[in-house]
Formats: sequence, C-alpha cells, structure tokens
Amino acid sequence: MFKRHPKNPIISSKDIVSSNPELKDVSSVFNPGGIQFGDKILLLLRVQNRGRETFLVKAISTDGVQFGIENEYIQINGLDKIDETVFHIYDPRITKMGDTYYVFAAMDVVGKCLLGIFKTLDFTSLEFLGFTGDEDNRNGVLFPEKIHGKYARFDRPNKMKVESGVTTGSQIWFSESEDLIHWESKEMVMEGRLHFWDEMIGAGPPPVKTEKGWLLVYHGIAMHYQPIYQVGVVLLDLDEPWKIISRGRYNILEPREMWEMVGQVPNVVFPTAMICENIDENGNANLECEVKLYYGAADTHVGLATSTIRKMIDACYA
Ligand code: BMA
Repeated sequence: MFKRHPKNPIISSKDIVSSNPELKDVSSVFNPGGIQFGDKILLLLRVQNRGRETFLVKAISTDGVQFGIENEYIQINGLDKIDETVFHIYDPRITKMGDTYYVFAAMDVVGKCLLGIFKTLDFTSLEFLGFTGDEDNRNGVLFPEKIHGKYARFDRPNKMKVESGVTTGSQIWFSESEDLIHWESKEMVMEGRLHFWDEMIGAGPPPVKTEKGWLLVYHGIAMHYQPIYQVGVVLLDLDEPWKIISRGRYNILEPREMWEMVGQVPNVVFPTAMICENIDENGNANLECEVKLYYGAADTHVGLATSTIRKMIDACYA
C-alpha cells in the first residue's frame, strides 16, 4: 500500500556537502524529522560523521523529493544550562502548534537515553527547553493539539535491556503535561506482539488527526536472529487517544530494497516524518490526501514512500 519513490534513496551521505571538517565525507544520513514549512517541506536530517558524532542538518524542498541541504548543521542553544554530558541528539520528531515548531529528540547521556524538547519559530536554530523526564525513554511524539486541555504525547519508556546492551521497550504510552517539560504517564496504549512482526514497538512520526481517529504510524521490531525494523499503523480514539479503534495486523512497509537491507544497521526501515498537506479547519487530514512518509533505511539513507490517509486507515482494519 505504500509506494517507494523511484528516486530512492532520496538522500544519501554523498548529498551532505560542507566545508566544515565535522561534516566532511559523512558516514550516514537517516531518521529525519519532517514538517510542512509554509509551502515547503522541511526535514531535519540525522547526520553521522566518521567520528560517529551526530548532527542535525536542515533540508528544504518544494516537491518533497529534491532537497536543498544546508551546508552547516543546525545550532542548538540552551544546552549549557544542564549538567549532563550529552553525547548524541537524534531521531527528531517535529510538531507545529500555533506558530511554534516543537521538536522531541532522543538524547544519549551517561547510562541512558532521555527525551529532550526543543522549540523554534523558523529553524534558524533550535532552543533546548529541557529534558522531559529523567527515566530512559525514546520515540516521543507530540500531538498537534492539546487533549482535554493538556499537551499530549506518545512515548516509549525503555524498560528492557537486550543482548547488545541497548535498552529498548515494548509499550507505547500516552502522557500529558501542563508545560511541555513535566510529563505524567497516563495510559498504556499498546504493547508489542510477541512472535509477530511488532514484538518491540515505538511511535514513528507524530500522530495525524483524521475524522476517523488519530492515525499513528509506528515501528515494530521482529526480534529474530537479527532484529527487523518495520512500519505499522494504528487508529486511535479522537477523544481518548489511548484507546485503540483498530490496529493493523500486517506491517505496511518492511525492508525489501537493497539499501534498506544493507547498511550500517541491516534490515531497518524507521519512520520519523509523515507529511499530509491537505488539513481542514478542524485539523483533520483529508482522507484522499497523499501522505509522504520519510524514513531511515538501514541507518544509512533517507527513503520516501507515499500512500493516502484512506489507504492507511484501511490498513488499520486489515
Ligand atoms: C533504534 C533507534 C534508531 C535506529 C534503530 C535501528 O533503537 O536507535 O535510532 O534507527 O534502532 O538501528
């Protein structure tokens, strides 16, 4: 149901061109945050250099396929106000509320991964607002509107240590906040399905509102001999988004192309941005709207696949 764009992978390491030695001949570019930015599409690319250091680089496009990529990474202000050593800031997820763009990102600090929140009005720089908790957590996605008067997000607490030593998780939670910094876990939304395609899970791009419910794209990992990262979809109640209306039985995208199966981490499609340009005055995505899904492939490239909201909702019932 998702069609890969013929120009895939749409962004690769050779597309990062910079005179900054830190961005010279980089290893990989993947897991981009993305948002409609005026009449353009903006991506925040996760770029990894040969020191395995991470940078966020802005890219802008009019057609969503051909991107003009900045030759410098985006400046992040406000990190000096914290004591922790931050090793990496990565996997950004972007949500617009009013005139402000908020970015949730994973932040590796000593011994754990925390969720940080940032804001910007124009993406000339990002302002770090703070960590949104002190427990290991990842895949935070902010809703584009408040739910029952509070900011709302899905997140994925990491409670499990797997063989590689990495912490991961198998539950997506609904959390709420008065101020975007202090979050309270409210309801467990869904769990991994052992033995099937989505044994471990985490939210993908921020949820998209439709007249049928909140549409959430998520990643699921089959914990086989080697993990296989795939993409799935679930429809959630508009008023109580922790309640599932229907969850797709099948993945809707899985590693099949060589550039998805081979790379820094093999067999990974990891969705982080979903753009639907046709949103009505109630904030609902039009059912026939084309959806652009941007994803990291094998932790090495950026891929693009398209579908429609209606087909994605249908997939929730398949
Ligand atoms: C997840 C995250 C992602 C990464 C994926 C595959 O746990 O770390 O950033 O793309 O693993 O390696």
